[in-house]
Amino acid sequence: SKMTPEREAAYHAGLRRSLEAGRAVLADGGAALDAVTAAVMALEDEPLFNAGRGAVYTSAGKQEMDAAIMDGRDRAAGAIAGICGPRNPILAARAVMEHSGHVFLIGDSALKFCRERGLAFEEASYFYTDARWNALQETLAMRNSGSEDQDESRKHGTVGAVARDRNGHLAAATSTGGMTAKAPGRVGDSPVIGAGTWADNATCAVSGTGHGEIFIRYAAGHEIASLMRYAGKSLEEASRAVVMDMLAPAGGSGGIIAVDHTGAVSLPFNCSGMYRGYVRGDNVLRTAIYDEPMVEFREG
Ligand code: SD4
Repeated sequence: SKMTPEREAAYHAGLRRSLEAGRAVLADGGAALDAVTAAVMALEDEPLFNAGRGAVYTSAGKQEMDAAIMDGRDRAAGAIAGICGPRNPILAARAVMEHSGHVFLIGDSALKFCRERGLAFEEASYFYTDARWNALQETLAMRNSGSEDQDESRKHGTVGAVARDRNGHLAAATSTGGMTAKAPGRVGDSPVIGAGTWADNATCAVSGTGHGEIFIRYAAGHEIASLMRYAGKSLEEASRAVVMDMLAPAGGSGGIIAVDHTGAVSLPFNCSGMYRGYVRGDNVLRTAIYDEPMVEFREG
């Protein structure tokens, strides 16, 4: 799965659609929570990204999706893990937050809850893509021959969004299929509050992508917020300290996107690339792709 120019353009277009979905909510005076929901839904709907449609496969050839959302106003949070069925896993996480009285639901009972809430469901064929299926076969073949899979595209592709609205409220959302050929039942960092997803108006909102086990062990999202809160670091200092100085040496390849209570943005990664972008209220849309310098677009 080499990155062809066509594929790169498609990633770029998907990212822009997501940014536009989030921007439209905020420009309308909407809440950060609704903006991150819309931005992540747009990426789940794209077959290219490893979330919703196009999620990766477990070693048993199933898709098991994880997602979480957090509201920085009161640290309300919702998460689901190990599900396949709801068209938009992020809506399942949000339903858990708003309607279950709990924070985290998993597996078949989570699906039952989603059905009762009336969420849209899809068949397995909707979520299927040749690219992810072939990636599974390649990873399994490599595993059988005892060689290590060096292709990061088979481990990455998680989607996330963070936002600050005009009232200063923060929110974060993350959705993923996890890692190609993961063990059945394995849950990564994305739905773990404080690891792959975190939001608190007092500090920042964070969404992570990368080697989930390490992100969980270092409580990546909460660690960034704590460095701001208790060590007086800026968002950029705190997020780089965690991504570059803690996660990377521990084997935690990946990155995070974050916004703080002042509106500062930080998007560091320690792997070969991470599609990421941001929109500001000043109508300037900036996106960055891979290791390229920031590409800037001016919108209408
Ligand atoms: C996980 N962090 O399940 C996710 C994987 C990932 O892009 O980020 N993929 O560990």
